Amino acid sequence: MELLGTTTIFLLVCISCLLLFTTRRSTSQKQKQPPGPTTLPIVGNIFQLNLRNLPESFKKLSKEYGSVFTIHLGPRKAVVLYGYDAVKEALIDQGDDFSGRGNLPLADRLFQGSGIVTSNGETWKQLRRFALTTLRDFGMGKKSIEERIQEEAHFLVERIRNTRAQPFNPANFLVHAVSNIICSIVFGNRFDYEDEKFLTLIDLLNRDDELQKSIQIQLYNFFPTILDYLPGPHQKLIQSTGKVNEFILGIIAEHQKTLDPTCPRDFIDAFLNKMEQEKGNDHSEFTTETLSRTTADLFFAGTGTTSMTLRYGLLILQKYPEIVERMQKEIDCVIGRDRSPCMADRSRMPYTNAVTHEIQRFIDFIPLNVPHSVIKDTKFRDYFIPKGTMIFPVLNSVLHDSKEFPNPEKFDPGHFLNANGTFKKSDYFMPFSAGKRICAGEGLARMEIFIFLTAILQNFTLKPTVDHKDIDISPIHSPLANIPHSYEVSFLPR
Ligand code: HEM
Ligand SMILES: *[C@@H]1O[C@H](CO)[C@@H](O)[C@H](O)[C@H]1NC(C)=O
Ligand SMILES: CC(=O)N[C@H]1CO[C@H](CO)[C@@H](O)[C@@H]1O
Repeated sequence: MELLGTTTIFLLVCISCLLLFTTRRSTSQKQKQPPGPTTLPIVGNIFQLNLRNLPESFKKLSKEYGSVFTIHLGPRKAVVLYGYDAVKEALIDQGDDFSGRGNLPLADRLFQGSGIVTSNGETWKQLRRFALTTLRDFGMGKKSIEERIQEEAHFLVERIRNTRAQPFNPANFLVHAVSNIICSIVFGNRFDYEDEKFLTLIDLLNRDDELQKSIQIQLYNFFPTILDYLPGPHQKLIQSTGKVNEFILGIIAEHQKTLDPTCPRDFIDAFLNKMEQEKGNDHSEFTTETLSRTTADLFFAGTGTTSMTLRYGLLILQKYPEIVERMQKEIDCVIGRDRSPCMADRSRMPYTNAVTHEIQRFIDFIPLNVPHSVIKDTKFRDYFIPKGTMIFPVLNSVLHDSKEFPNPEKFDPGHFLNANGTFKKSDYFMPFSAGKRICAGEGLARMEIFIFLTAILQNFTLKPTVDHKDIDISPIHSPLANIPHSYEVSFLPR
């Protein structure tokens, strides 16, 4: 304990020296940087920010400092972009400048080596391009991604049917279904819901999910060096992420043994083929290490996000039985009861389409976005932003804009409907962010949300365990995400 105290003090001194050095340097540059609240040494603006609800703090600061402002998270400087115009100008009009990933110490610590989410430069470009093409179904097995989702929807519906209208918490069912889609794409097959190997993997992913809620993890991103020496949930997170990696390496090894280059079965095979093609290239970005990292990225980025959106969506729908009724009418009319929903149905289902958009808009799952950085010294509006500065393009400020979406805090599918009942597109629909870093799984996630929700409502009506008027659909704020209150629900067969 004594040792720990000394180390901490030593580190604090180092950090404050670093801070003095950086502030001196930036004032000497005489270029106008975005305004912001006054900053304390070491802790930055931490006392002006509500760590449990950063979006709310950013909203207040934007009222005072405008749509581009500077904050200090501990010793690190970040620029916040608040509102549609600022976010769009940065991520789209100046997309290249803002395409860097802000470096998050926790992520660096967890994911040593690079996948897509945390990498930059050539590694990021190549891995991202490869993942996007492969996820678009080129060169990956006989089954389309849509068919994989339909198949899984079928298993999910059957599993729900087996609950025989008893109330239960659907969280695990949704996590299993959603991670099975990634399994199917990456590993070539889905797993039985009882499969032990599968449940171990899910358990590891789930544990991370819980831990990410912890405030300590948020702190880790501000004060990594100090927390490295402290015990706590972030240490467990580091351990279980290591186990996920081992799991994936095992599956890669199996694939290498059974690979038929002429007939890639899945994402891993496609990647192994790419490695073979680039064999002569010493600088190739395609290695076993980047393969395992990229695979892990798809799990971490794709499972919690999509399953939580579905879980939250099913809670919201319980509160509005009249919305469910209207969706079911549309489902019966366009799809009927005799076949599974498919993506081609969506264009003929404006109401259901509007509801799925409104679910994503309303819950605003990743309110602050995943932090970006500028990849070079950048002029933005009248400001100068030095290379490497962390950037928060705040999605919450776009998704809850009150001009584009009147009453943004109210759940209202009308936000995405024209007066004549047709679907109304909005440029403000940015739950996946925008520009060069836009979510690489957007297409996949939207297919899953549409097909899973319609398949469920095609077959069941939701029966809440409390009066629907009493259902609380407000989010529990966590540092990274807006999470629904936990609930039980019965699925009554129709
Ligand atoms: C409802 C579900 C989802 C939401 C709300 C969501 C949201 C996001 C957001 C906000 C980002 C950060 C974008 C940025 O930096 O500007 C992101 C990045 C990413 N997402 Fe998703 N996502 C979802 C599902 C998925 C799925 C299913 C996959 C997997 C296939 C996935 C893979 C990724 C990857 C690989 C990145 C990193 C992209 C990059 O850095 O270039 N996401 N996502
Ligand atoms: C419905 O209204 C929108 C805009 O209000 C318009 O663009 C669209 O053409 C209309 N569609 C039909 C079928 O009337
Ligand atoms: C996804 C799924 O299993 N949907 C089923 C819902 O029920 C109808 C029959 O009522 C089936 O045809 C669908 O396949």
